[in-house]
Parts: sequence; structure tokens; C-alpha cells
Amino acid sequence: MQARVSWTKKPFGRGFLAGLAAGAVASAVMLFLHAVFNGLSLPESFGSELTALMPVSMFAFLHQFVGDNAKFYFYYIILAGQCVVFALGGGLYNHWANREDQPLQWYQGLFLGLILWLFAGLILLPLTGAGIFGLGLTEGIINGMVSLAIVGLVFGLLFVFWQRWLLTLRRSTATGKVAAAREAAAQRVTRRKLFQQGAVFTGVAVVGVIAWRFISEGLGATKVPVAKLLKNYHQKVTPVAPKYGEIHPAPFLSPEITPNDQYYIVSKNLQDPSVPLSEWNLRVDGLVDHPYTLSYAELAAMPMQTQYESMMCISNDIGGPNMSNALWEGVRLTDLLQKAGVKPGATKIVLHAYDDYTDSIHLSKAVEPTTLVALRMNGVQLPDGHGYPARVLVPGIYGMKHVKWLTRIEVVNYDYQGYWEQRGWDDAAPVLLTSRIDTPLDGVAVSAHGTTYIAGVAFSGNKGISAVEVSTDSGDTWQLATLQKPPSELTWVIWELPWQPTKPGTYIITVRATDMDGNVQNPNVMPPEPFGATGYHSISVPVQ
Ligand SMILES: Nc1nc2c(c(=O)[nH]1)N[C@H]1C(S)=C(S)[C@@H](COP(=O)(O)O)O[C@H]1N2
Ligand SMILES: [Mo]
Repeated sequence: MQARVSWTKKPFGRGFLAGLAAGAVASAVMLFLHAVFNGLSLPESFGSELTALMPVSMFAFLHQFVGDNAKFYFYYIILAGQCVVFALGGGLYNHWANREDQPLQWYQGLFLGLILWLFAGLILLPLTGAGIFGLGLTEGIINGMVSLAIVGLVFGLLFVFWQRWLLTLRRSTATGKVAAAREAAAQRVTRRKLFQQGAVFTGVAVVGVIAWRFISEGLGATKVPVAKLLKNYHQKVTPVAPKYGEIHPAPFLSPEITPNDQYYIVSKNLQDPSVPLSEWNLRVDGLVDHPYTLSYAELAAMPMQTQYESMMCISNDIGGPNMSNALWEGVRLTDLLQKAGVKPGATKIVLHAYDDYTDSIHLSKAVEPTTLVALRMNGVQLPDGHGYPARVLVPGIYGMKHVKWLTRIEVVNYDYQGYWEQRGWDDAAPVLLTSRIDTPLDGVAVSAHGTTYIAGVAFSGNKGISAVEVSTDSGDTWQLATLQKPPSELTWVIWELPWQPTKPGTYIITVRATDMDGNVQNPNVMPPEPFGATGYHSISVPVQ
């Protein structure tokens, strides 16, 4: 007689294992249906809801330490959670409905699949705010019901298959009792060892990632003590006439216009939509006299405006990469609103997107002549990743409100809060004046003989740049950089300072900008949440 029966040999354990194996495959099918046939992906729907429920401080922590890949890690954890739920479903079913641990019948698998299908459609999805079977999502209720039914079917059949297969193992190992007992004991030891090793590895990895984040980025904005920077800081000055001139080409300096394939991309989605024009139109409705719908051709036939505009993500760190500049073409939002006739009492415009993202802007911002529904970027149709077929441009406001894959413009009379605002980010979200050193690279040595061009970009949103100052002595003295005359006040400005360090040693280089109104960049170090980051970008450069 075996004294201890491993849990995997009890009905629950066997059901759990079978459920886990079937659940992993069913999850893969779910992702496949989502990617190829616009089926519903529970992890995405759920992840979206969980980030909304997360306190802002926790979100900030994750963002700080895990960085831009946070959404992917988060998603994988939820995906693993989904497999565990499948496994629990299998375990509990086997425990309650199959106490004798007999081979299951196929109809039992289908029954379990049906229960999980109803659970997902009637309980889980409504809990995430997506409505019954994803009624409120772009995928729609039909796609939701059908794709989840296929997932349930796959799960149910595979569950029975694996359960039966695991039972055949019991029969074959039950023959040589002594050998089996010895083997089971050995397995217990290796399992414990594996578990211990796994825990140690995970611990080391977590500590390593946190340490690495501290070293690689945490220091960037704090190399010069803020107290020192604040000593002769004036929030507002009389703006000087910009010192425009020729900029020397330097390695790693951003080009003034970012090519489309280098333009930063940020979105809430794991997989961004690729919108078929046959399924797309633009609806203008809400508090308007004449709601209407435009096809792409009708929208493209309206008068177009061309403008240069830079964008930055509100989650960009000081010195971070999520900032770019392009030439855009689009229809003025105010023209679209005028066509509909905005009713008195309207205060905000809600922008709805194909990926179920939403955001809102104030009516006063919406009617500014530079607020556009853009169709083209750097002379070509919007690339998929940047919002094809249409996206909003709101100069002066962070990238968040530049809604991509736009489908609907809704006029409202209440204070709507968008996707990120519901997660604690600022609703006004004006771009906070910032500047970045692109070259030389942080920590990379330069020669003491000859000239090094220190250069980068400065960005104010929509207030232009009047001056960029650079310090090469840890913020003690500042020199005026040369600016490249920008194509508009809505773009970043390329700046440069030639530098001839005389003595070898390590230099701390810092940059700060002033906009056309005389506002000076804020030296106080603040993380991106919830208003956008502030502080000065600093690098340390060894001179040899
Ligand atoms: N539909 C939709 N629009 C969106 C987003 C999104 O997830 N979905 N992300 C926003 C954010 S946070 C930013 S910073 C910008 C980025 O635009 P880009 O990828 O073209 O640079 O798009 C905004 N528009
Ligand atoms: Mo963003």
C-alpha cells in the first residue's frame, strides 16, 4: 500500500492537470481567433479592467520598474491566470462529477465547456465592463459568442482526452508497486528541488530587474542636486530672441522629421488593429443638430490642412524616447463639428476608437484651427500603427489625446474621462516643457582633443522654444545653444552646443529649455504619473 497518494493522482489533481493542458491549448486558440478573425480575447479585456482598478501608485511603481514592457508582462501573467482558471474548472468538475475517477464521456467535456462559456460571457465579461459576451466591444456580441464557443468546445474535448490519457498512466504505473513507490519518492525530491531552484531564480531575477532599472534610468534625471538647480531658477523670464543657426550632423541626433518607421508607438493594445475600410466610417453625433456618418472617401474629399506637429507620450521619462515629429495632413475638427451643428450646452468632445479606446477634449480645444482629424503622415496614408485610417491631433496636449483608429466624434455636456484618465492620469494633460540630450551618449567617452557637438531636442507642446541652455559643469554655469529654426511652433526644436573640454575627467552635462512665452523648464523631479515627467535631463561623459 502506498502511504501517501500524490495530489495529481486524486480526481481533483487529475482533472486539474487535464484542465491545465486543455486550457493552454484553448487559450492559444483564443489568441489565434483574436488575431486572425477578430475574436474575443479575455486576457486583453481583463487586463484592461485590472489596470483601471489598480491604484495609481501601484501603476506608477510597475511603470517605473518594469518600464514600457509592463503591458506585455502583465498580459502574460493574466494569460497564465486564465490557464489556471481552466485547470480549476477541470479539477472541480472531476472532483464533484467524477468521484470514482472514471474515464469521462465526451458529453461531459462539452457540458464543462458550456459552463465555462456561460461563465465567461455572462459573468466575467460583464464584470470587466465589456457587457454580455463582449456586447460593448468593437468585436461585437456575435464574434464574442462564436469565438468563445469555439474555445469552450476545444477545451471540453481536449479536457476529456487528457483526463482519459492520465488514467491510462495510472493503470500502467500501478503494476510494479515497489518500483513505483521508489520512483514516486524520487520524483517528490526532484520536484521540491525544482521548486526551490525556481523560487531562487525568480527572486534573483526580480532583484536584478529592479537594480538594473535603478542603474540605467533612475539616475538620469537626478545627477545634479535639485536644490542647486533651484538656487537661481526663475519660473518665468523675458524670452530672448531665439539663436537660430546651422546645426552640425552628429551621431544619434534625432532628425528633425521622424521617418514613419522610426516614429514612436504607444498604445494600450497587445496587438494593434488593422482597420479594413469596408468596416470603417466616421460618425459625428451626440449633442448636435444633424448627426451624420462619413465614409473614408467622403472624409478625404473635405478641405485638408497640412501641419508639422511633434507628439510626446505622457508616460515618457525625462530623456525618454517616446517623442517624435511629423508632417500631418487632415481635416479640421472644427469643420466636422460645424457640419453637424453643436447644440448649446455642449462642453466636451468624446473621441471613440476602433480598439475601444476613448478620450475627450474640451470644446474650446476642439475648435482650435490646429486640432485635426489626420489622414496622412509624412506624405503617405497613416500607417496602421499610427491610427489608419484616421487619428486626432491635438497640439499642446500629450499623445494620449491623439486618438488613433478614430470611429466616432461624440459631443457631450458632461466631464467625460477617457481610458487613461480612468486610470489616474491627468485629464487636462498639457505638454510640460522638456528637453533631451541625444548626443554624446550617457557614459560613453569623448576625446579631450577637438570639438564634441552636444545636441538634442527641446519640446514645449504648442508654445515654441525660445532658448536652450546647456551646462557642462553640473549646473554651475549655462551656455546658450544654437537652435535649428523649426517649421512651426507645434514642433520640437533641434539644438546644439559645440564643446571643447580642456581637461580629462568625468563631466555632468545638463540641459534646460525656455518656451516662446518665457516659461523655463521645471527642474523639480517628478515621475510621469499623473501629469507627465519634469526635471532636467543629465548625462555623465568621461573625457579622455
Ligand atoms: N485608439 C487609440 N488611440 C491612442 C492610443 C491607444 O491605445 N488607442 N494610445 C494613445 C497614446 S498613450 C499615445 S502616446 C499616442 C501615441 O501615438 P503614436 O503611436 O502614433 O506615436 O496615441 C494615443 N492614441
Ligand atoms: Mo501616451
